[in-house]
Amino acid sequence: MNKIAFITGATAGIGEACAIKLAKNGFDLIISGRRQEKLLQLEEKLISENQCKVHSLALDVRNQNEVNSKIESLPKQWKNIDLLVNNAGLAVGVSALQDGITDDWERMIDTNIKGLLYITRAISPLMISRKQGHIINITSIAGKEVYPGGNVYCATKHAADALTKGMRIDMLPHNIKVSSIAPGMVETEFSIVRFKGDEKKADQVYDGFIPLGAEDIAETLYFIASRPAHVNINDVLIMPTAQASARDVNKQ
Ligand code: NDP
Ligand code: 8X3
Repeated sequence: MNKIAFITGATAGIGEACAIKLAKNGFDLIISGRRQEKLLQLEEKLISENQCKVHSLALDVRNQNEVNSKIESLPKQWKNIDLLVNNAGLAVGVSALQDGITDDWERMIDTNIKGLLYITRAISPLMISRKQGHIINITSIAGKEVYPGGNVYCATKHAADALTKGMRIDMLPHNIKVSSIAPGMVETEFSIVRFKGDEKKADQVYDGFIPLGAEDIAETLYFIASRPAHVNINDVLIMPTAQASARDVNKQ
Protein backbone atom coordinates (compact mmCIF):
# COMPACT_ATOMS: atom_id res chain seq x y z
CA MET A 1 0.00 0.00 0.00
CA ASN A 2 1.30 3.45 -0.89
CA LYS A 3 1.96 6.04 1.79
CA ILE A 4 -0.34 9.07 1.75
CA ALA A 5 0.96 12.67 1.69
CA PHE A 6 -1.24 15.72 2.29
CA ILE A 7 0.24 18.86 0.71
CA THR A 8 -1.08 22.38 1.25
CA GLY A 9 -0.43 24.93 -1.50
CA ALA A 10 -0.04 22.25 -4.19
CA THR A 11 -1.43 24.46 -6.99
CA ALA A 12 1.92 26.18 -7.66
CA GLY A 13 5.62 26.38 -6.93
CA ILE A 14 7.14 24.32 -4.14
CA GLY A 15 3.94 22.46 -3.23
CA GLU A 16 3.31 21.39 -6.81
CA ALA A 17 6.94 20.23 -7.22
CA CYS A 18 6.66 18.25 -3.96
CA ALA A 19 3.49 16.56 -5.25
CA ILE A 20 5.26 15.55 -8.48
CA LYS A 21 8.33 14.26 -6.63
CA LEU A 22 6.33 12.26 -4.08
CA ALA A 23 4.03 10.79 -6.75
CA LYS A 24 7.11 9.60 -8.68
CA ASN A 25 8.33 7.93 -5.51
CA GLY A 26 5.30 5.88 -4.61
CA PHE A 27 3.09 8.21 -2.57
CA ASP A 28 -0.64 8.70 -3.00
CA LEU A 29 -1.52 12.35 -2.62
CA ILE A 30 -4.09 14.68 -1.16
CA ILE A 31 -3.43 17.96 -2.93
CA SER A 32 -4.94 21.19 -1.65
CA GLY A 33 -5.08 24.88 -2.48
CA ARG A 34 -7.77 27.42 -3.26
CA ARG A 35 -7.64 27.17 -7.08
CA GLN A 36 -9.83 24.20 -8.01
CA GLU A 37 -8.90 24.37 -11.72
CA LYS A 38 -5.17 24.08 -10.93
CA LEU A 39 -5.83 21.17 -8.58
CA LEU A 40 -7.71 19.29 -11.29
CA GLN A 41 -4.93 19.92 -13.83
CA LEU A 42 -2.31 18.63 -11.38
CA GLU A 43 -4.47 15.64 -10.43
CA GLU A 44 -4.71 14.64 -14.12
CA LYS A 45 -0.97 15.04 -14.63
CA LEU A 46 -0.05 13.03 -11.54
CA ILE A 47 -2.41 10.19 -12.39
CA SER A 48 -1.37 10.02 -16.05
CA GLU A 49 2.37 9.99 -15.26
CA ASN A 50 2.49 7.79 -12.16
CA GLN A 51 0.97 4.74 -10.52
CA CYS A 52 -0.67 6.80 -7.81
CA LYS A 53 -4.04 7.81 -6.46
CA VAL A 54 -4.85 11.50 -6.01
CA HIS A 55 -7.57 13.24 -4.01
CA SER A 56 -8.04 16.97 -4.62
CA LEU A 57 -9.26 19.09 -1.75
CA ALA A 58 -9.97 22.72 -2.61
CA LEU A 59 -9.75 24.74 0.59
CA ASP A 60 -8.54 27.99 2.06
CA VAL A 61 -6.24 27.26 5.01
CA ARG A 62 -7.44 30.49 6.67
CA ASN A 63 -10.95 29.14 7.10
CA GLN A 64 -10.92 26.77 10.08
CA ASN A 65 -14.50 25.55 9.54
CA GLU A 66 -13.71 24.68 5.94
CA VAL A 67 -10.43 23.00 6.90
CA ASN A 68 -12.15 20.88 9.56
CA SER A 69 -15.15 19.90 7.45
CA LYS A 70 -13.09 19.04 4.34
CA ILE A 71 -10.64 16.91 6.33
CA GLU A 72 -13.50 15.28 8.26
CA SER A 73 -15.21 14.47 4.93
CA LEU A 74 -12.19 12.58 3.53
CA PRO A 75 -13.02 8.94 2.73
CA LYS A 76 -11.78 6.64 5.53
CA GLN A 77 -8.77 5.26 3.61
CA TRP A 78 -7.57 8.82 2.82
CA LYS A 79 -7.44 9.66 6.53
CA ASN A 80 -4.36 7.44 6.98
CA ILE A 81 -2.09 10.40 6.29
CA ASP A 82 1.61 9.52 6.66
CA LEU A 83 3.13 12.83 5.62
CA LEU A 84 1.78 16.37 6.04
CA VAL A 85 3.55 19.10 4.09
CA ASN A 86 2.58 22.49 5.52
CA ASN A 87 3.60 24.57 2.53
CA ALA A 88 0.76 27.04 1.76
CA GLY A 89 2.04 30.53 2.43
CA LEU A 90 2.77 33.92 1.02
CA ALA A 91 4.40 37.30 1.41
CA VAL A 92 2.35 40.37 0.50
CA GLY A 93 4.08 43.72 0.04
CA VAL A 94 7.43 45.12 1.13
CA SER A 95 6.25 48.20 3.05
CA ALA A 96 8.06 49.49 6.09
CA LEU A 97 5.99 48.85 9.19
CA GLN A 98 5.01 52.52 9.58
CA ASP A 99 3.53 52.42 6.06
CA GLY A 100 2.09 48.92 6.39
CA ILE A 101 -1.26 47.82 4.99
CA THR A 102 -3.38 46.00 7.56
CA ASP A 103 -4.97 43.72 4.97
CA ASP A 104 -1.51 42.56 3.79
CA TRP A 105 -0.49 41.82 7.38
CA GLU A 106 -3.65 39.85 8.01
CA ARG A 107 -3.30 37.77 4.84
CA MET A 108 0.22 36.75 5.90
CA ILE A 109 -0.62 36.11 9.55
CA ASP A 110 -3.83 34.24 8.72
CA THR A 111 -2.20 32.05 6.06
CA ASN A 112 1.34 31.45 7.33
CA ILE A 113 0.57 31.08 11.05
CA LYS A 114 -3.11 30.42 11.59
CA GLY A 115 -3.49 28.30 8.44
CA LEU A 116 -0.57 26.12 9.45
CA LEU A 117 -2.13 25.73 12.91
CA TYR A 118 -5.62 24.88 11.61
CA ILE A 119 -4.31 22.22 9.21
CA THR A 120 -2.00 20.69 11.81
CA ARG A 121 -4.75 20.73 14.46
CA ALA A 122 -7.02 18.79 12.09
CA ILE A 123 -4.48 16.26 10.80
CA SER A 124 -2.18 15.55 13.76
CA PRO A 125 -4.86 13.65 15.77
CA LEU A 126 -5.25 11.28 12.78
CA MET A 127 -1.51 10.60 12.93
CA ILE A 128 -1.54 10.29 16.72
CA SER A 129 -4.29 7.65 16.57
CA ARG A 130 -2.02 5.56 14.28
CA LYS A 131 1.14 6.33 16.28
CA GLN A 132 2.99 7.29 13.10
CA GLY A 133 3.45 10.22 10.80
CA HIS A 134 5.72 13.01 9.66
CA ILE A 135 5.01 16.73 9.46
CA ILE A 136 7.29 18.89 7.30
CA ASN A 137 6.82 22.65 7.53
CA ILE A 138 8.12 24.92 4.77
CA THR A 139 9.51 27.85 6.73
CA SER A 140 12.10 30.24 5.22
CA ILE A 141 15.39 32.06 5.64
CA ALA A 142 12.87 34.76 6.67
CA GLY A 143 12.26 32.63 9.76
CA LYS A 144 15.93 32.90 10.72
CA GLU A 145 16.76 36.47 9.70
CA VAL A 146 14.92 39.77 9.20
CA TYR A 147 15.47 41.98 6.16
CA PRO A 148 14.23 45.43 5.07
CA GLY A 149 10.56 45.30 4.07
CA GLY A 150 10.25 41.80 5.50
CA ASN A 151 8.84 42.77 8.92
CA VAL A 152 5.51 40.89 9.08
CA TYR A 153 6.43 38.12 6.62
CA CYS A 154 9.61 37.46 8.65
CA ALA A 155 7.54 37.46 11.86
CA THR A 156 5.20 34.82 10.42
CA LYS A 157 8.11 32.64 9.35
CA HIS A 158 9.82 33.05 12.74
CA ALA A 159 6.49 31.87 14.19
CA ALA A 160 6.46 28.88 11.82
CA ASP A 161 10.01 28.06 12.96
CA ALA A 162 8.94 28.24 16.63
CA LEU A 163 5.81 26.19 15.95
CA THR A 164 7.96 23.52 14.29
CA LYS A 165 10.02 23.25 17.48
CA GLY A 166 6.91 23.26 19.67
CA MET A 167 5.20 20.59 17.56
CA ARG A 168 8.29 18.40 17.72
CA ILE A 169 8.04 18.41 21.52
CA ASP A 170 4.27 17.81 21.51
CA MET A 171 4.49 14.98 18.96
CA LEU A 172 7.47 13.28 20.67
CA PRO A 173 5.42 10.82 22.80
CA HIS A 174 3.39 9.88 19.71
CA ASN A 175 6.26 8.77 17.44
CA ILE A 176 5.59 11.56 14.95
CA LYS A 177 8.51 13.24 13.22
CA VAL A 178 8.48 17.02 12.75
CA SER A 179 10.90 18.69 10.34
CA SER A 180 11.29 22.00 8.58
CA ILE A 181 12.87 23.24 5.39
CA ALA A 182 13.96 26.88 5.36
CA PRO A 183 14.68 27.95 1.77
CA GLY A 184 16.40 31.08 0.55
CA MET A 185 15.27 32.49 -2.79
CA VAL A 186 13.20 30.07 -4.92
CA GLU A 187 11.75 31.22 -8.24
CA THR A 188 8.00 30.44 -8.12
CA GLU A 189 4.83 32.57 -8.12
CA PHE A 190 6.00 33.84 -4.70
CA SER A 191 7.31 37.24 -5.87
CA ILE A 192 4.38 37.78 -8.27
CA VAL A 193 2.10 37.37 -5.24
CA ARG A 194 4.33 39.56 -3.09
CA PHE A 195 4.27 42.36 -5.70
CA LYS A 196 0.53 41.90 -6.27
CA GLY A 197 0.77 40.76 -9.89
CA ASP A 198 3.62 43.07 -11.01
CA GLU A 199 5.62 40.52 -13.03
CA LYS A 200 8.37 43.00 -13.92
CA LYS A 201 9.17 43.67 -10.27
CA ALA A 202 8.91 39.95 -9.54
CA ASP A 203 11.38 39.05 -12.33
CA GLN A 204 13.88 41.63 -11.03
CA VAL A 205 14.15 39.67 -7.77
CA TYR A 206 15.79 36.79 -9.65
CA ASP A 207 17.82 38.84 -12.15
CA GLY A 208 21.60 38.31 -12.26
CA PHE A 209 21.91 35.01 -10.37
CA ILE A 210 20.56 31.47 -10.42
CA PRO A 211 17.88 31.07 -7.76
CA LEU A 212 16.71 27.75 -6.38
CA GLY A 213 13.96 25.99 -8.33
CA ALA A 214 10.92 24.44 -6.68
CA GLU A 215 12.35 21.02 -7.66
CA ASP A 216 15.39 21.66 -5.43
CA ILE A 217 13.08 21.96 -2.44
CA ALA A 218 11.07 18.92 -3.53
CA GLU A 219 14.28 16.83 -3.69
CA THR A 220 15.20 17.95 -0.19
CA LEU A 221 11.71 17.21 1.08
CA TYR A 222 11.78 13.70 -0.37
CA PHE A 223 15.19 13.07 1.21
CA ILE A 224 13.83 14.12 4.61
CA ALA A 225 10.66 12.07 4.13
CA SER A 226 12.55 8.93 3.12
CA ARG A 227 14.96 8.58 6.06
CA PRO A 228 14.70 5.39 8.14
CA ALA A 229 12.11 5.33 10.96
CA HIS A 230 14.70 6.10 13.67
CA VAL A 231 16.13 9.18 11.89
CA ASN A 232 14.61 12.66 11.85
CA ILE A 233 16.10 15.64 10.04
CA ASN A 234 14.99 18.55 12.21
CA ASP A 235 15.73 21.49 9.94
CA VAL A 236 17.39 22.20 6.61
CA LEU A 237 18.46 25.71 5.59
CA ILE A 238 18.92 25.65 1.82
CA MET A 239 20.10 28.57 -0.30
CA PRO A 240 21.12 29.26 -3.87
CA THR A 241 24.92 29.15 -4.18
CA ALA A 242 24.72 32.87 -5.03
CA GLN A 243 22.99 33.72 -1.73
CA ALA A 244 24.82 33.93 1.62
CA SER A 245 22.10 35.47 3.79
CA ALA A 246 18.68 37.05 3.37
CA ARG A 247 20.45 40.28 2.33
CA ASP A 248 23.59 39.05 0.57
CA VAL A 249 23.07 37.91 -3.00
CA ASN A 250 25.93 37.78 -5.51
CA LYS A 251 24.22 39.37 -8.54
CA GLN A 252 26.35 39.66 -11.73
P1 NDP B 1 3.73 30.11 -4.73
O1 NDP B 1 3.06 31.43 -4.70
O2 NDP B 1 4.25 29.61 -6.03
O3 NDP B 1 2.77 29.00 -4.10
C1 NDP B 1 2.05 29.25 -2.93
C2 NDP B 1 1.01 28.18 -2.73
O4 NDP B 1 0.31 28.45 -1.50
C3 NDP B 1 -0.02 28.14 -3.83
O5 NDP B 1 -0.29 26.79 -4.16
C4 NDP B 1 -1.25 28.77 -3.22
O6 NDP B 1 -2.42 28.17 -3.76
C5 NDP B 1 -1.09 28.37 -1.75
N1 NDP B 1 -1.84 29.24 -0.87
C6 NDP B 1 -1.64 30.56 -0.63
N2 NDP B 1 -2.58 31.03 0.20
C7 NDP B 1 -3.40 29.97 0.50
C8 NDP B 1 -4.56 29.83 1.28
N3 NDP B 1 -5.09 30.86 1.96
N4 NDP B 1 -5.16 28.61 1.35
C9 NDP B 1 -4.64 27.57 0.67
N5 NDP B 1 -3.54 27.64 -0.09
C10 NDP B 1 -2.94 28.84 -0.18
O7 NDP B 1 4.92 30.22 -3.67
P2 NDP B 1 6.03 29.17 -3.18
O8 NDP B 1 5.81 27.84 -3.77
O9 NDP B 1 7.33 29.81 -3.35
O10 NDP B 1 5.71 29.15 -1.61
C11 NDP B 1 5.43 27.97 -0.89
C12 NDP B 1 5.92 28.16 0.54
O11 NDP B 1 7.33 28.33 0.52
C13 NDP B 1 5.35 29.39 1.24
O12 NDP B 1 5.06 29.04 2.58
C14 NDP B 1 6.51 30.38 1.19
O13 NDP B 1 6.45 31.30 2.25
C15 NDP B 1 7.67 29.44 1.31
N6 NDP B 1 8.97 29.96 0.86
C16 NDP B 1 9.10 30.42 -0.43
C17 NDP B 1 10.33 30.90 -0.84
C18 NDP B 1 10.55 31.49 -2.19
O14 NDP B 1 11.55 32.21 -2.38
N7 NDP B 1 9.70 31.21 -3.17
C19 NDP B 1 11.49 30.87 0.05
C20 NDP B 1 11.21 30.38 1.37
C21 NDP B 1 10.01 29.92 1.73
P3 NDP B 1 -3.78 28.94 -4.14
O15 NDP B 1 -3.41 30.30 -4.61
O16 NDP B 1 -4.37 28.05 -5.20
O17 NDP B 1 -4.57 28.90 -2.88
C1 8X3 C 1 10.97 33.72 0.85
C2 8X3 C 1 12.39 34.06 0.69
O1 8X3 C 1 14.15 35.82 1.04
O2 8X3 C 1 12.02 36.58 0.21
O3 8X3 C 1 10.66 33.16 2.09
O4 8X3 C 1 12.26 35.88 2.47
S1 8X3 C 1 12.71 35.66 1.11
